[in-house]
Amino acid sequence: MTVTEDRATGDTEDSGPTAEVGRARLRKEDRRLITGRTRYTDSMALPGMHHLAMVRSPFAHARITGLETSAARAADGVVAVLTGADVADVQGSLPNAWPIVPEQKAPGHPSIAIDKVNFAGEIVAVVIARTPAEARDAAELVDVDYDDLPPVLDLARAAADEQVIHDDLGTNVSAHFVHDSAQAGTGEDVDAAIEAARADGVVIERTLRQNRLIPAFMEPRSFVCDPTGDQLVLWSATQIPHILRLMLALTLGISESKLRVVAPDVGGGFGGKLQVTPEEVVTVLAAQRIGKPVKYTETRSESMVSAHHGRDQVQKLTLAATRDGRMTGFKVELLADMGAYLALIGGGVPALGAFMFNGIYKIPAYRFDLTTVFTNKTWTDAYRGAGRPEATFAIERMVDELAVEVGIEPMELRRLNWITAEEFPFTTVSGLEYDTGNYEAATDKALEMFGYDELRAEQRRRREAGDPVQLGIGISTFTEMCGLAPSRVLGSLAYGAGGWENASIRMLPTGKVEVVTGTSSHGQGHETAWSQIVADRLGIPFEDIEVLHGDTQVSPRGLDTYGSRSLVVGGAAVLKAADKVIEKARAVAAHLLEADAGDLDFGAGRFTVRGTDQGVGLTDLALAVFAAHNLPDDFEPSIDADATYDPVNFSFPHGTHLAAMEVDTETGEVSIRKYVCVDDVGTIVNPLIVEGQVHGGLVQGIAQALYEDAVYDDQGTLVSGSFVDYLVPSAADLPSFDTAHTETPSVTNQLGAKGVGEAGTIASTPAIVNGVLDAVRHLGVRDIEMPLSPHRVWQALAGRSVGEAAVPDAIGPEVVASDLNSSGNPTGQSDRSAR
Ligand code: MCN
Repeated sequence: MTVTEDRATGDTEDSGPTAEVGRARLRKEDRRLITGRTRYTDSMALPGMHHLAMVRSPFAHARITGLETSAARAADGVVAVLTGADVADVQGSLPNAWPIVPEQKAPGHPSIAIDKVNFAGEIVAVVIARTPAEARDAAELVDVDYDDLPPVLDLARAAADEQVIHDDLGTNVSAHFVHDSAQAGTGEDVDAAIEAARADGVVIERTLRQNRLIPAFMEPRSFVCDPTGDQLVLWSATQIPHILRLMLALTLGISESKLRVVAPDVGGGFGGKLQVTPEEVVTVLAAQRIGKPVKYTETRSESMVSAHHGRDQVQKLTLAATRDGRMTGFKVELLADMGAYLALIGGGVPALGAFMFNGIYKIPAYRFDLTTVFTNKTWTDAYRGAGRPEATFAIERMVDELAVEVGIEPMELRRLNWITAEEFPFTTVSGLEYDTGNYEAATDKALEMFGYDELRAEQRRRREAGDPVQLGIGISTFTEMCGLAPSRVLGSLAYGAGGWENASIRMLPTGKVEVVTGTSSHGQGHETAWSQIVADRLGIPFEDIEVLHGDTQVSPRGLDTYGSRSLVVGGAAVLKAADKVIEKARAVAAHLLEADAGDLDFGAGRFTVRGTDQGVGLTDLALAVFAAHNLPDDFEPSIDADATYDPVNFSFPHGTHLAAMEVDTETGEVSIRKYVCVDDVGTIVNPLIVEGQVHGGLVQGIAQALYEDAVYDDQGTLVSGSFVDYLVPSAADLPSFDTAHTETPSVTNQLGAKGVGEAGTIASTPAIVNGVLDAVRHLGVRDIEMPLSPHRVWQALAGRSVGEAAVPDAIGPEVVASDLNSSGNPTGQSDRSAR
């Protein structure tokens, strides 16, 4: 791959129309974003627009016994106050689109609570006023009486149904989902494998915790609804305008054709804006109620408690192996916290892990057993990686534990067990077919860049010398399934939609091109990447291509952006539409050149009659078709094409991440000395975008390992509900990353590409934790619960029981009340240390 970009200007050495794919183009969208010349939802101002303020419950679990709104209604500027009772007949129930098992339980979820609240932050009333300040002031005047109930916070206790949150469900367990390789016919019996290993092999058992994370996107959620036209228009800082329109139509009983959803530029989402939120419903209801446009923009504090959270699992893991280190079985038992309600794809997120816990390894027997549970906390749903980081963390941690147990160097142990390059395509024990991969190549490159042997030698020296700052090397060799997804597979998993994507391309009379995509970029640079794909295929200059998206009026068909699907599904649809454009134009070219269409070659934007120098360019054809003076009979005068692409398989990026971690054994402070990653995302469309995606992804994965944790007190109040307590790392906390790529093209899409949007997040968390443990394991530390704050590391080193050892058996019917505190941490461990 050659990067020919002048990074300062975005100009390229060769402005010819070819070889755009692979070029490190600066992003088209950046100029307007960086110079502030864009419109985010909160910048919208419509005539007569009113503003909303939410009254939210301070209690995690309480009955509403009184709600007095008269003072608020009488306040300056207030035009209405809505309570749950006021909208009970119209607000419907927020949707869950993924029943992972037919008997999955989902409680009714009113956008405005009616008689009971189930998490701190739930909306109990909404004030509509002329200005945001008047709305906020009046919200203070709403008087709510609560009869508080004991909050259900501990996952194990919740699963044991000691106290049930939703009376109508009769249990806190939402679903029990099992994926067993023996039953599925993709592997052997896992219990037999474990039994055999107990008799003559090794069995590693661990209980690990996935900390609860808050997506913390830069732009808070914001919504504007205009009910004054023929259509109801909702501007939303969402990553799913199409899904949102469908779901709102279903929830509120509005015809889709009467509802337009616009996602203007959106400042990040990370899965956190893959939701149909109470705030969106409330904004629509408020606008309809007063017949005027209304706006709601959340504060950061509101965002932290009410936008969905991610992760939050207890993982009970049993890995069986032979004494010489070959894995023979892996049993995964999960408790996953859904929070108070079932979010849009809440149950499906941990279930996605079912296919990924086996990682890159050939494991003959496997069982995945998931229990999803309600607690009185903020609901959980997709957060960057969604199900795959949890799985990757588990398997990569366990592989390291196995390496210690059998005394094999951890990278060697991986080589012993992974799928080799010759073995692709490979059907895994969980039933996926990995199309292509080359773990050896990525690993060899990473080891060399890292200076693995030298660092191991240094580690030995420092260990022998008793250096107070110990060095550890963390490895994560990962793959993931992204590019969601083949519609048939989604159907078999009972997901509520397909996985196709739509694109259309219009040749304009001047030879410029409009590309309409159903993906909804919110930081990923689709306008640039899609332009590169079309420029290459059609031979039209990059600058002459305009990409339109994020408005259901402009782009009526689409399934939006999540699951690192946009390039491999949406980009593939763009490519398909471009090919249709070429075929349509070919008929006109043949007519004008008086040649047989089969005798025309197309390249660099031009049709030529094979064996001659006669030809015509696509740009000239566009004008000729517009003029329509001389077209083939029955030719409709346009060179437009619409294409829908449904992938035939997921996409399986992979890579090797290596972290050199330094741990101060006196203070518990951890620092990353070096981070090397070699990712294989197949063909790369834009190396600069990919670099940015890897960097951003790494930061979020490292943040889970070292910094971020949504901590609740024993009353169910989120105590890390601001950026003072919820430690989103800054650039100063992180080293420079050494990144590189191998390119093993996917064979399941024409681009040869694999997704990259989540790869860094998925891979980096276990690399960091493995590195820290590698530094201190010889001092007697078996595990440290994430995030690895200096306090926790110091406690582990001081011999105080932390992490795995302190987590009781929290899985299965024999669930017992535990000594975990309300945040799911071992008692006394919930306090956070400063960085
Ligand atoms: N790309 C490429 N070559 C490849 C793979 C990808 O050039 N082989 C480019 C694509 O053209 C696209 C970008 O990389 O411009 C990301 O592509 P893809 O992997 O298809 O991911 P999506 O565009 O579908 O983005 C979703 C993904 C997810 S799931 C989360 S979460 C996430 C992420 O992207 N959230 C983000 N990256 C984010 N980046 C920003 N700035 N903000 C977020 O909220």
